[in-house]
Amino acid sequence: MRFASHVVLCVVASTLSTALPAPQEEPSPTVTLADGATTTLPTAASTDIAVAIDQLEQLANFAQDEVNASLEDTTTGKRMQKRGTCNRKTLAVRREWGSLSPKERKAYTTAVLCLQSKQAKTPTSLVPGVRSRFDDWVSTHINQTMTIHYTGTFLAWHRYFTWHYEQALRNECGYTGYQPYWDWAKTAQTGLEKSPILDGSDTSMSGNGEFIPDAGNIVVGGDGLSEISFPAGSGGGCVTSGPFKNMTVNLGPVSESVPGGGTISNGDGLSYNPRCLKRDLTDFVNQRFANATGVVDLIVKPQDVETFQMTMQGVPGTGELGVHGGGHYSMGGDPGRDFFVSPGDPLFYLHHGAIDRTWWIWQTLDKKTRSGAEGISGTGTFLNNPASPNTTLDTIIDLGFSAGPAVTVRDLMSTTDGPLCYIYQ
Ligand SMILES: [Cu+2]
Repeated sequence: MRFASHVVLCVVASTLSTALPAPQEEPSPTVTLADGATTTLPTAASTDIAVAIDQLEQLANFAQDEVNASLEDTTTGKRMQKRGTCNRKTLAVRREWGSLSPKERKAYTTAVLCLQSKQAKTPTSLVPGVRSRFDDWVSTHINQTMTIHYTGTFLAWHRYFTWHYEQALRNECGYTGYQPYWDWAKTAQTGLEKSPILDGSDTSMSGNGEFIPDAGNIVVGGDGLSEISFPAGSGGGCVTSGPFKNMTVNLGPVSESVPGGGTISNGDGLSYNPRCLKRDLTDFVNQRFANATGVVDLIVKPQDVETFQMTMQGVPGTGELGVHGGGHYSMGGDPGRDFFVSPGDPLFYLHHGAIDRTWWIWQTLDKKTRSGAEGISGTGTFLNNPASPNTTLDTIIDLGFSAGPAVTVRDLMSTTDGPLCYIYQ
């Protein structure tokens, strides 16, 4: 495990470049929508953040229209290739946190606290540190970290992981809404602590950790690879307000990046290690790696899934964390800065809602290609080390004790054409 965490850290290592490359403004192509109307979509992100936010909304609207039209009705014969039973009546709509009413936000965090109060399904003989149903997800992620990041399964695995978490909130804790997501582009503009997600109010996901002054830089990488170094955030200590102020993190750390450089671990992270939830909100990372321009570029530039998923996770050696690392490191803290244990911060699921939404929009731009076999690239091991077979539509995704049943990647390539049935607003 020590070796494994070392590999994880090396991969995101490289030099921090100071500016985004200036994208060229290209003429927008005209796209025919499923209902026959036409629209023009951006082909490159604007460096003007306000314009890029509009572009992102335009792309999301396009995806919504496309999926809605494909679910319209069966009488036209337009959707004969559809596999699942998802229809407009059963369709769930996942929304951005800030668009939920205060009551809806509270219902979500209450359900998360409920999950944290329920008994774990994972036997303590296998994972001694699990103390709650919430921990089932954390331990599954710790156990599978090296086979679900920089692999062919990354996107599909996290889609299923987040979906089952949402299902558990609904089916085991009486939540009637759907999984909300974190719009990184919005918080990059407002600042994390001013956003409704992280303002520390009763209707937030709790806020920052207590401020720890003079914390050194966070350094990701090293050991022969160039490093990404960025300043610690505006917190660092225990979360002091909001719904999760009394929350206990039970598992980990495995590979937690700490101020001043380096990482700390508690062995394999599976033993019982109760401690407070820490956050270190870092606007710099949010603004540098997950602003609107970056998100739009991620959606419109990559033409194949290999480029898309590598850009999203940060191509090793380029100095980029991608929006995936950007979200994780902008929440910071413990377990936020730990690749293995990160689902131990409830904010993880809003972040991965956003990851999944980005994939969903990208897939919808060329649905046929990007939801089939051509929409998969990679193997079952971290950067194919050690070498393993290619991920295919038949590859099994198994979430262990979190939730069953095991499914194939085929079932997860669409959020509406298989067993899943949701879109994003
Ligand atoms: Cu993960």
